[in-house]
Amino acid sequence: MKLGIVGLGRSGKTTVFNALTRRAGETAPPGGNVVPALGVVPVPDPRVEWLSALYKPKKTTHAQITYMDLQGVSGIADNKRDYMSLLLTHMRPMEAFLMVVRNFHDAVLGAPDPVGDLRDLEDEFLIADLATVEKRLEKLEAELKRGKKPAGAEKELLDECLKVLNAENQLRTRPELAAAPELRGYTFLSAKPLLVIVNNADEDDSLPPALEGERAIVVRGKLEMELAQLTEEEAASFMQDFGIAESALDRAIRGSFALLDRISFLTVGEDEVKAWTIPRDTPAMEAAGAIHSDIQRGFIRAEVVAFDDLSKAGDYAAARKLGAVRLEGKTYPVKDGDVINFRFNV
Ligand SMILES: Nc1nc2c(ncn2[C@@H]2O[C@H](COP(=O)(O)OP(=O)(O)O)[C@@H](O)[C@H]2O)c(=O)[nH]1
Ligand SMILES: [Mg+2]
Repeated sequence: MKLGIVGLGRSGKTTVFNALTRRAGETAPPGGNVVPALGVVPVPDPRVEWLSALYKPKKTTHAQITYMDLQGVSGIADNKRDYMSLLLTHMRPMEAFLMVVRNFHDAVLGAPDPVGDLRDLEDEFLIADLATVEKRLEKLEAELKRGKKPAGAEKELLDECLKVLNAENQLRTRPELAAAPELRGYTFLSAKPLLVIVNNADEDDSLPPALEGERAIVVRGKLEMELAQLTEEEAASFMQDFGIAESALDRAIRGSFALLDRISFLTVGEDEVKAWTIPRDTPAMEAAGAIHSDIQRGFIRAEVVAFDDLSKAGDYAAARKLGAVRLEGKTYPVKDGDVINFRFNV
């Protein structure tokens, strides 16, 4: 799962990236080489911790998210359009976006305007997508004139996209359109799932009222980055001093995970307890393929127990006695939190 961190210059993208990836962070100097920095982050999951305490495996593996931050580029360069187009070009292959908006006073840029910045960024998405749609439509229309038969519904779908974009709506507001197979190749920016990260000043942890109803999370980026660099004991007293109950980053990470409608199933054993990431409603046989193609090919049955049933029972044997362990076939849609033991034969 790859998420790109987007936002205007000096909104705190690199700060948030550093906090997420727990890097001790000097932000890259402006004007240097443009480098896409990647950071792999484990998704906090109390179920994994619980299973790990039960099985005491050699290895414990959480689900993971890869974040990308474009570094070494100054967002307050003279030409904002160039900056945005460079940023978005690098971000195009990402599956979803975290959009950082500044909600703290900046020495250079002055007072924050998180809502204005969010709308600005959405406009950039619209403009980029409009350009893509118009270019493709021109080409299709030229082909039509030359007598080429239209292939499938692509043109109608693009016309529909044009309408949505011209009405200043993001394509993600029309999920069925954004997901049409004929449009898959276009990687529309405004179609990607988006989580807004409102980057607040240290002393403020409230969401601006105008952003209520958006898919948004408040993070105090600078504070969180400092927190991420401390030892566990230091962090605990720091959190107490600032009245932080839970790291906002954990919420941001879980929010990123939820954004893509993925779920986790779990495998357990003495060697490893592991959370696997799959799309919601994946059939058991395909889920097996996430582990190994042999397990998918030789699939016999999935032995499944819901994590909640297992944790209530106390351990696997007890869950079995209570009849909570089920045998499921190839087409069983795997649920979030299923603990699965695949039976297979190769
Ligand atoms: N007060 C405050 N300053 C921040 C916060 N987040 C970032 N900054 C500062 O804002 C400046 C720009 O941050 P940076 O992460 O480099 O922004 P980017 O251009 O979006 O990557 C730096 O000087 C940061 O220390 C925050 O939450 N609070
Ligand atoms: Mg940066």
